[in-house]
Amino acid sequence: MGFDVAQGPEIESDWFNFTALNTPEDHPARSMHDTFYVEGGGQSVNEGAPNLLRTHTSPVQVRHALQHVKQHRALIEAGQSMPEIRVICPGRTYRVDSDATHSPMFHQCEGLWIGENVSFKDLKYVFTDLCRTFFERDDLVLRFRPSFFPFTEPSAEIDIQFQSGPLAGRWLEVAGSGQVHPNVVRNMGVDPEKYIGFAFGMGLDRFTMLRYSVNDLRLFFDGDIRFLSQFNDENIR
Ligand code: 2NL
Repeated sequence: MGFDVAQGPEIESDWFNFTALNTPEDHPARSMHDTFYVEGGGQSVNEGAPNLLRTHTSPVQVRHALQHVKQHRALIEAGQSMPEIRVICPGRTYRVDSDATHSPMFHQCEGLWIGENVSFKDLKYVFTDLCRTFFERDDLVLRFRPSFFPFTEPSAEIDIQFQSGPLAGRWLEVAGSGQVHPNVVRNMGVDPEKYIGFAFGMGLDRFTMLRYSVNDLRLFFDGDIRFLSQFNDENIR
């Protein structure tokens, strides 16, 4: 589908992780109960805020978008169209949370597509195709349910419906998504009056648990070779 794959730092500044994503100063995600703060940062460029372990891979998309705009500055300044931003950002993320279904380190994959005429139907097509490919099922049914995130407006949570087994018919939430908020588009150095698009974020560990019927998230991180070797290429159906 023409997406670049981008990586970025796991230690982030407050601006890239929160402010650029339209997160209010008093948002609970910024609290020390939810975010790991580390030494460093706190300089004037960071408005005095300490560095942190990124809580999502969205800052990688912001960095990628800013690079993209820089790369195409001549075109943009000449009043011509900027090539579309299409990027996928997988990687480690961190939140203060630990039990059978939450690990303080987990993996996320976010996607971003910005252009002159990118709409919710493109989001629905891209995400549905991604899920049908990943789960190898053409009959997979998705539901986009209205929700709220500070970085998107409107926003939707994405549920998958089990087609068979004991949970048949039940819905499971697998991702968040929405049309990128104009403030976030502006923070990427892009004119929100001219460009529009969508983003989504999914928990890779949860997706993998579903795909391979793994019932405890912690198995991925325990390092037990008997568990891990099942995922060698030749052992995967
Ligand atoms: C969730 C929520 C979401 C995004 C992630 C995003 C990224 C940029 C701009 C705007 Cl750079 N949005 N990402 C958008 C909506 C939801 O994830 O619950 N993830 C597991």
